Amino acid sequence: MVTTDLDKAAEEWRTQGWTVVHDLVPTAEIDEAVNELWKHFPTPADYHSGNPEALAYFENESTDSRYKPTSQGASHGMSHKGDEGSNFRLRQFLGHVLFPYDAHGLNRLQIHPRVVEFAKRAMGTDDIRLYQARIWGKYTGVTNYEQPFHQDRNHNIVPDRLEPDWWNLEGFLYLSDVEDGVGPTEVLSLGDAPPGLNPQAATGRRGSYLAYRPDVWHRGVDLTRHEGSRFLMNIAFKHAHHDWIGFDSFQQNSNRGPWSKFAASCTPEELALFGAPRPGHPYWTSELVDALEVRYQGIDARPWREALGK
Ligand SMILES: O=C(O)CCC(=O)C(=O)O
Repeated sequence: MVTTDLDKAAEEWRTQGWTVVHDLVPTAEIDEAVNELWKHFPTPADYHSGNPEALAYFENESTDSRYKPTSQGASHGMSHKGDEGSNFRLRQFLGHVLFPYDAHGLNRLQIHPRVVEFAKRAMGTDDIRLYQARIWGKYTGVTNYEQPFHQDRNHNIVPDRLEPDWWNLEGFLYLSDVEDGVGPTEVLSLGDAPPGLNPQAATGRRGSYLAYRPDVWHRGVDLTRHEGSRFLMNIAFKHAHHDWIGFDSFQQNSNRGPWSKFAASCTPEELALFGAPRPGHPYWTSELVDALEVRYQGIDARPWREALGK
């Protein structure tokens, strides 16, 4: 059952700086999409069996090339040695797979209507853009995942403006149950900053969404559970036209199969999340709507066509 009061959660995000929107996506829908995770990650059982193929699969399926391992330290369990304390380590960012995935159900989950609805309420506008879209898998033993408290400075090329109508919404949709022992993010409420700490662990069942403001101090913590794992989907939104905020770009993959199938399944409002001009926008001509139908076979282009010349 979906138990979340979206307005209450949105208010918490605005005033406390973060919230876990519990059960935002029904568990059954998460479980169905998670069946497709194993196209991109070894199952936890496979990873923890030490099977070299599963380990190599994990190391190499991280499609964000900035995080590819360079040399030694790649093997299972080795990397904890001499690895104490809160630090950013490159290996903490292994297991980032970029949208669109080779998995239609996961692609649809990236813009799940409940998550989008929550973001619109929290941000107080219907005109929002998805700007971060990736899945992230962690397994006990890959590295020490403990980070220092930080505010994310890598979503914005200028200082953050922190008022309604300006702020962006960062977040993680949990694809596995995120409990103590499997790395629930530690978060400080607004007004709390290191070193005066009162951190809370953002635990939540799969289907829950941790949303936080850019000015919230937070950090990753280590996975300590024997043969543990944690999977989540990064889903972050900004207001339309806020070009100074960004993270992932979608155009570079928009001529590939997964995107084409995904785009063909989208409504105009869903495509607008990626910046596509809505029906009625002066961009559209009759020829362009024809071309849209050719490019995305099966798309329902009627809204664009019906709005022509209005
Ligand atoms: O993985 C987490 O729990 C938090 C990660 C994080 O804050 C970061 O990498 O900037």
